[in-house]
Amino acid sequence: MTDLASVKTALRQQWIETPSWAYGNSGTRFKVFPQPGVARDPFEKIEDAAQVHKFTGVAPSVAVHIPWDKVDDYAQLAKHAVDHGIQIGAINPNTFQEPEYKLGSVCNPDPKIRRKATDHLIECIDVAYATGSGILSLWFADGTNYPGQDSIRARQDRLAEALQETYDRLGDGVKMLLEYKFFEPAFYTMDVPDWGTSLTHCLALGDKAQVLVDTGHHAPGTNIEFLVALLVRAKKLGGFHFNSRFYADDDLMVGAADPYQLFRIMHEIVAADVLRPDSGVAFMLDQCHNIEPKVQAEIRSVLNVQEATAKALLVDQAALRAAQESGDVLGANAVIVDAFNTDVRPLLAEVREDMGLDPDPIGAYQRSGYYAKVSETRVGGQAAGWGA
Ligand code: LRH
Ligand code: MN
Repeated sequence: MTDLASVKTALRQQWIETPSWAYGNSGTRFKVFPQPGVARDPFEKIEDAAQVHKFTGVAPSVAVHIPWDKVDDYAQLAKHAVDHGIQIGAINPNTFQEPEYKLGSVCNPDPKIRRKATDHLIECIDVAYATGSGILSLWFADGTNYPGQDSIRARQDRLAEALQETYDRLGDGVKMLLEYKFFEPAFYTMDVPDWGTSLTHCLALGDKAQVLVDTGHHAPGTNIEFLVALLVRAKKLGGFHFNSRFYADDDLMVGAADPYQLFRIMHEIVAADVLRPDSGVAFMLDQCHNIEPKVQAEIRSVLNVQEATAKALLVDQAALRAAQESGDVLGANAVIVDAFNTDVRPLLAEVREDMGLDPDPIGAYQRSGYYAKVSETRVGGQAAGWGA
């Protein structure tokens, strides 16, 4: 039987990082629908992220994206986060919005453009040190749209060269995560399309390079928990970008589309004992709230991860192993399904009370009047967004 005290301890210590860009306006190519009270600058995004931590107790850091969150004084930005009870998390360079990046950034045929992109990655290492962040989180939109457009091999050589130069500049305080995505914005090849490509580059670079798994970046039907188990075993799982999707990279609230998949992923994390914040796996959200209120949606998302985690922590590992080793297929599956079908909301309410929090974070947030307040006070200026 699972010991409830250690389950509660693990839940109290959970660390789920929210993304600054979730607090800005976002949408699709069809429309970006502005919302009232949206953050207008990185400081207001941090204040929104702090609300998520205030009511959940398990979201003590916010990832930033450069230049969306570019400021003159990054130490001041980091202090603003600390003053609001959180800290700056992963630093995400942006090599997909400059006009020069049409044919790619670090994989571009033009060495001048590759130079520009690599300089930006290195600039973001400085941002990491200036903000006390330990993670440089890389995603490249690089790819091609038509067979023959460019040499697949040559682009991999260019990518490896840029990653090596950046890796050599990391220093001891920062590690590199390499995110993959099987399509979009390129539609024939993406230069880092899957976990295998990311892993190949990370193995070539060294221990400070690990794979980032964005749950929206796989071909339909991909067994994500399998590759998670494999990457953890290889000590190459650096972290997650949690979200959910019904079709493509929909960036919907994690657990909204397929809570059983999220549970199966967290089961592999718990079984491998890498849930702890010091395990080296970064649990980050990467979502866009195109039509729903953003801060409340991030709170709901953190709760969804907490619920999947609590269910995974309640898996009777001893019973599961016994059934697995005795070939009891249905018995083993039942142990997993029983945990998934457990209503963990009362347990999480107790954990929140133990943490001195309201057992109902969403209700408490709504009663706080924060949304009404910022909808009133955040008038004028330009709401933040992707600026695409
Ligand atoms: C690409 C991605 C990547 C980001 C962006 C915000 O689809 O997942 O992580 O930089 O979204
Ligand atoms: Mn992502």
